[in-house]
Amino acid sequence: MASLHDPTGSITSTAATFNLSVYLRQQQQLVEAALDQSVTVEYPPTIYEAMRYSLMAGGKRLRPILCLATCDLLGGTVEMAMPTACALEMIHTMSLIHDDLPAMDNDDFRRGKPTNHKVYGDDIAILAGDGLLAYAFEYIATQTQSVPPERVLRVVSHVARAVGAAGLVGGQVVDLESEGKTDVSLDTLTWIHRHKTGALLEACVVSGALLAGADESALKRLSGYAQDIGLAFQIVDDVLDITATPEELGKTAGKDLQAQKATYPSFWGLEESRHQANQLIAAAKAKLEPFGTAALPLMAIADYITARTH
Ligand code: GRG
Repeated sequence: MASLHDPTGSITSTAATFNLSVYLRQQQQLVEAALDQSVTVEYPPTIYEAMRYSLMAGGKRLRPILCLATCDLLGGTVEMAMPTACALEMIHTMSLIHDDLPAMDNDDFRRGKPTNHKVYGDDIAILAGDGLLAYAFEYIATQTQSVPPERVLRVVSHVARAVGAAGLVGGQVVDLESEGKTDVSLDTLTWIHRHKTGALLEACVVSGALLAGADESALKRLSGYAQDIGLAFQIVDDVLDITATPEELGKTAGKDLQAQKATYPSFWGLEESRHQANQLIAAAKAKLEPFGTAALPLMAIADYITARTH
């Protein structure tokens, strides 16, 4: 496989000519092909089909792209990062499957399709999530090539921490406990999103950096970038829940308002929420300055987070 700098598209070294939509399309295609090969249907077919149903249902593939882009920034290759990139998308997908269950958010649509439990039933949907989670770690451990094992071990530890009670799971618990409460503070809301959404986005960037052999100072800087874009991502998600159509979102819109959930717009209103997201994106991009033009993809991805419509 090629390095991110030499596919035929227009990945160039100046901000004026860097074409984000071409870049994202190329990266999405690489990721789609790798994901398609990562989970194949074996016995018992039901579970593999359920895992593939949600994994191959589309989505922006932002998490694997962040992992690939960060590895590339530091001189790593697609081969080094792709198994981890796929594993991160498997973990993200399993979190969506579980989040959509009747016991959690109870959603009927995701990525423009009926949710996993609507097609396969709650029991198989829970197991499809479990299967994807376990396989993600197996996939990193068995498929990563040309990377020293100590780096792979650090990736596994970092991703596991981001996913468990110290990360996504913890964020989801506080989110569930906050439901129906009218006194959720801005600090609690931010804590929820830094864990529920931010931790995995941070792990995508940091794992790409770890695979490429980043030093501690680069890791710290990149982790800060990821935390800023993670929070901005969630602020934009809250805004889109109000402003976007169900077709744009690929899922039910207006759910937060309906559930009277604390959201950034409920604290700040729409305009100030957009402003805060833009501030975070500016802070994230400032952290990339020492990397020069090599960081153009990560800079453009940061801009995309506030510009996106779904
Ligand atoms: C992780 C072990 C484990 C269990 C799951 C359910 C749960 C615990 C956590 C919820 C995590 C969650 C669903 C967070 C929301 C993240 C988010 C903003 C999702 C939308 O991401 P996009 O817009 O979606 O990138 P696409 O479909 O484009 O990939």
